[in-house]
Amino acid sequence: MAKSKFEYVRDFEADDTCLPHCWVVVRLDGRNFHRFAEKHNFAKPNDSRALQLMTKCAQTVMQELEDIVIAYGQSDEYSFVFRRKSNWFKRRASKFMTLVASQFASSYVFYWRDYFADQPLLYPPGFDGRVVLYPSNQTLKDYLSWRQADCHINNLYNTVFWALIQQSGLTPVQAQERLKGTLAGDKNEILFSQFHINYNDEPQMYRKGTVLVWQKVDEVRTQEVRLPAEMEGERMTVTRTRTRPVPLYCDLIGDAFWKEHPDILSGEN
Ligand code: DGT
Ligand code: MG
Ligand code: MG
Ligand code: MG
Ligand code: MG
Repeated sequence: MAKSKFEYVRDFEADDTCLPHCWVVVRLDGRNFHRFAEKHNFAKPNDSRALQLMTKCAQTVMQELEDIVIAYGQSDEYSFVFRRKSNWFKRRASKFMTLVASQFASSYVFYWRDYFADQPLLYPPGFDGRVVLYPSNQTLKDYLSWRQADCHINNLYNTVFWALIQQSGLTPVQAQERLKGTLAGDKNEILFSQFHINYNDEPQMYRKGTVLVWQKVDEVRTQEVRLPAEMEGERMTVTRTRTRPVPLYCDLIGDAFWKEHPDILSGEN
């Protein structure tokens, strides 16, 4: 087919191919979720509805898109790891990033009511995205460890901060003052002695964030029987084994997780 004289403008498109064999990570983060959480009355410091909605969106991303082997989420962010040898959209970074972000954002709106039955969605949320390449298994593991350590540090701080406000009646400024210069041990101690909270008993989802991995699950459903004719109209339960993104609330920093799930990092990916 003859090309138009305008064809040359295609050459203005920048090449953004991700380096071969690297892990491609797309991280999304809610835009101005400080305000979004306030406006939608999120529980402080953790709103389990909001976290579960984030995970539902991430599961949708994993199922709708190609080649994601693991995802990790906490607070208003989710990271998606594409297999090293993925050749999806010829490894174009902009394709990875925009498809993850748009699928996630539309899912957030689509599934909102399933998690926030009594809280209308007041305005359309947005998510920023970035692509980062990790050249080795170790750097990828360290990336995920970094996000999980961030989850831990923020959650410990927020748990004490809000206990001081909600249970001791401090103002946010006073709570901030009280926590200035404290180490993790000091925060654990305040929680225990002042609020009888053992931090380790707080829900794993809050302390560790959410890891999504592919696992075989048996799905049971009832369905109309088609044959034989005499049984027509009867319903029976059918069990199918499917591979689904399943949430785990576990440690990613130590070796145990990677030993239990060797397939995630294996060369075949
Ligand atoms: P950004 O990302 O620069 O556009 O701005 P933000 O406001 O999204 O800041 P970011 O991402 O550093 O921090 C996440 C905010 O989301 C933080 O202010 C607290 C809020 N948030 C996330 N999860 C929850 C939750 O479960 N409950 C409440 N109350 N707030 C949450
Ligand atoms: Mg931010
Ligand atoms: Mg944010
Ligand atoms: Mg964030
Ligand atoms: Mg198109």
